[in-house]
Amino acid sequence: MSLIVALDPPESVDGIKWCINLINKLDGVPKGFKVGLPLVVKEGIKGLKEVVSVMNTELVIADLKLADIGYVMSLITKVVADAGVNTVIAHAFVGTEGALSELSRVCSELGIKLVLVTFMSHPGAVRVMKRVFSDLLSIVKEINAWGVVLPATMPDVVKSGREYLGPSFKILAPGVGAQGAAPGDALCAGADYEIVGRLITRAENPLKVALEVIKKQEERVRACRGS
Ligand code: BMP
Repeated sequence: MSLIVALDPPESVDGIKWCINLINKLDGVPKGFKVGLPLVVKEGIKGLKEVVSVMNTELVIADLKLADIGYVMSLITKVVADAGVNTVIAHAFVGTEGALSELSRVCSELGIKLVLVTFMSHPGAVRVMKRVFSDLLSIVKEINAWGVVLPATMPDVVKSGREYLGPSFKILAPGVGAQGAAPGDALCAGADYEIVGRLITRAENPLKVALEVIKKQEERVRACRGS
């Protein structure tokens, strides 16, 4: 199972009800759910806690894309850990000393998986991230993060990330569906999970679409791995 569903409530809805409704509809299907600022800004940490409390997936991800000094990132991580999250996402570009080294230590103490953004899925990411990509990957190795975010929209980037990192880091790839990547392409390039938001959450029948995505992932992986 390689599907993570991104729950980003639209501005016009009750974010808590919207998320819980989707979680219930998708019960048992995805490997994880990812929530972030669209929910927290709207509904606060209590809202996050309420939403997280109904998730029974292996991965419960807070995507706040932390990018600050270690002290502040750690404060925020303690709050979301207390709300029931088991994985947090931070930006790799903030570096190690005084930032990710401290966050990594706090995550270990709390039993939280740390995922670092090393390349993003939108076209404009190329301008800066391409130049610093290998530096960012070296930071991932240095602090021994649990995983990285790499773009499903750029399978070549996923492939070179996998080649650099080797098999022991998880690769989470957003950009499937609404941003144009096809289900399974990032998995074939070396990702462990594909993150899918609007394609599923805005569908009339989210469960049906989620099952179709998983079927397409499996078909694509069978074709590319020849098994
Ligand atoms: P969607 O499938 O609706 O495009 O959603 C993608 C999700 O993945 C969003 O929650 C977004 O914040 C996240 N994401 C992304 O799209 N690109 C990145 O490079 C990193 C992300 O976390």
